[in-house]
Amino acid sequence: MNTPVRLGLYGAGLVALFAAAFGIASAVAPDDVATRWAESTASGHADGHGPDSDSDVTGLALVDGGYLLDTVTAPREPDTPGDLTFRILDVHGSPVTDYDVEHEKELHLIVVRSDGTHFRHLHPARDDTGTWTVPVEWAAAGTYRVYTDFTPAGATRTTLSRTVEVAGPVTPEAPAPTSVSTVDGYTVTLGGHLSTDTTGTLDFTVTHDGEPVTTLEPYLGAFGHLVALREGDLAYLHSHPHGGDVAVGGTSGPTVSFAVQAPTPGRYLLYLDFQVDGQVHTAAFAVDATDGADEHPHP
Ligand SMILES: [Cu+2]
Repeated sequence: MNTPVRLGLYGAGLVALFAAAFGIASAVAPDDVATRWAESTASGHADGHGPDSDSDVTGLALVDGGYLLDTVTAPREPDTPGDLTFRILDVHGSPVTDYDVEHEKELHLIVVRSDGTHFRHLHPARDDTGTWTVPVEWAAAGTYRVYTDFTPAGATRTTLSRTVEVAGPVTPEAPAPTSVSTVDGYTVTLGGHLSTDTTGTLDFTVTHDGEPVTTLEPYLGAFGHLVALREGDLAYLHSHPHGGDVAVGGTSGPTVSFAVQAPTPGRYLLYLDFQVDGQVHTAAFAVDATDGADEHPHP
């Protein structure tokens, strides 16, 4: 039996995470990062680059900010229907039952295999005891990363993750860079580019049978929802759609744009959820982020 590909959560990745989260744009010496990390941790999000900023990266740990993602239970073999369940515990070990709504939901659950395939964006149901449940059935074996993206009432937005092992032979895939993705008869073309420098814009244009789709419907309060993961450690980047609030009943298209800044150069996996005729579709991309310092050298 093949061994599932395992995620590496190395110190360097965590350093990169915090460097990104606290706005260190260019490469800095490890000692410097460590110092800034300590300062940033002590001050929380006080420097203003908090969860509401255009781009930050998180999701590499099962505990953050006093909140803990408790054990995740799920089917352990492919093709076996079951429930994925978990709780979020607070600093006292009590299940969290009071959440703020973000993007129309108390909690967003992202599940992806460690090679970037088998992506899902789910919305589990919570009971009064704080247990979240959603039915799942794995289509393939492997190591899956489960992200919970939520905001405890009155606290800051938090993304925690754990891995789930699904037994069986694994054939990892390596998503190649692509700017065109097809899903359910739709073709989505990615424009713009990803850089570490300034917040760049990614533009997704949706067509169907060669015709622009101008009937994109609001989904989670916007005309599209984008998840960006960093290949290598599967760090989770928050991104935000351009444009203001979506009018109820309004439609848009064919292009939706997002502000995303890559914390580091390298490859990123992008998953765009969009809704047409009441159906949500997910288009997947892989893109390479460039180093902004190389593009705009400072004198
Ligand atoms: Cu969601």
